Amino acid sequence: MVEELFVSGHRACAGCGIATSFREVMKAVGKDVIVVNATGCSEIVSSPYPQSAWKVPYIHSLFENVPAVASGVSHALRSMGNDHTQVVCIAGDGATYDIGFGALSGMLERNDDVIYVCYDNEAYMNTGIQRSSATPWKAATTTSQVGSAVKGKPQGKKPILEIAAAHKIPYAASTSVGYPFDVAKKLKKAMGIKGARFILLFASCPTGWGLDTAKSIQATKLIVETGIWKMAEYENGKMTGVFKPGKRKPVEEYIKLQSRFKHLTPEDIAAIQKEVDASWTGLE
Ligand SMILES: Cc1ncc(C[n+]2csc(CCOP(=O)(O)OP(=O)(O)O)c2C)c(N)n1
Ligand code: SF4
Ligand SMILES: [Mg+2]
Repeated sequence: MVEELFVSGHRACAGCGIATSFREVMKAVGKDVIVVNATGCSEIVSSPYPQSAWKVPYIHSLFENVPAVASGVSHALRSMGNDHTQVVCIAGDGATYDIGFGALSGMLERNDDVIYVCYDNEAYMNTGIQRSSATPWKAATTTSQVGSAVKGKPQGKKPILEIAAAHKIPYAASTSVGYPFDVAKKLKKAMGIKGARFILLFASCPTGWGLDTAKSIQATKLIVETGIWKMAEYENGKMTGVFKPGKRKPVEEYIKLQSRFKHLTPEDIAAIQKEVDASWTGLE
């Protein structure tokens, strides 16, 4: 049996995708790691002294500098002659897409020997569900509200996987909590590569999305089955694989599960469907 390295006793909400995904990630990377975690729900629910859900060395740093801290730890290990301990940097979408973006780009550009895992729950959840550049078009958050003039977030989602891959790092991949074997496969593949590796992990947040906790994992499967979220791989800047979900389900099946989308009109849903269909051109 594989040892659990992220254990129970944390304070995540019922059905939180983060807690499930960290168990998957840590089982895949194993014990010889140092985790560097950005500020966000992941850190708040798992690390307050004197309790910790982590059974590996763990550092919490700031929102904006966590990739730089991870790079420093990695360089320190290598210069001490340790070429085996893996530095794993874990950060939310707010930390990755927005606030730590400059430090992340530096880490990728220098090809520092770090596995960076961004768990994407599509908003700044820990501080009360504010929109980030990972929040999808029209989603309601506390800073992209639904009113008479504006209905949800007017902008779409930043293509962070493609941006990370464009640094021509050895490996960049996306996956989803609902596909534990895919999560494990990609983390294990990343472990076999040196240099900067970027994993984008879709993680559900029932509290922030207005999603039934019992449907948390279902949502992380449906986003792949509808084709909204691609589980893709890039090596040295080129796409080398994408999971094909077969006959894609209508996007509405995913959208209707969550109250953050309850104001969407049939025209909005048709527009999302059209964009998703177009995004698969040449891939299926
Ligand atoms: C520079 C800075 N700005 C804002 C905050 C307040 N803050 C702490 S956690 C958080 C939200 C984190 O969002 P994300 O990275 O998406 O992680 P999540 O909470 O969704 O897990 C914010 C805004 C901070 N700690 N530091
Ligand atoms: S607010 Fe969302 S991300 Fe944060 S602990 Fe709760 S379910 Fe998890
Ligand atoms: Mg977030």
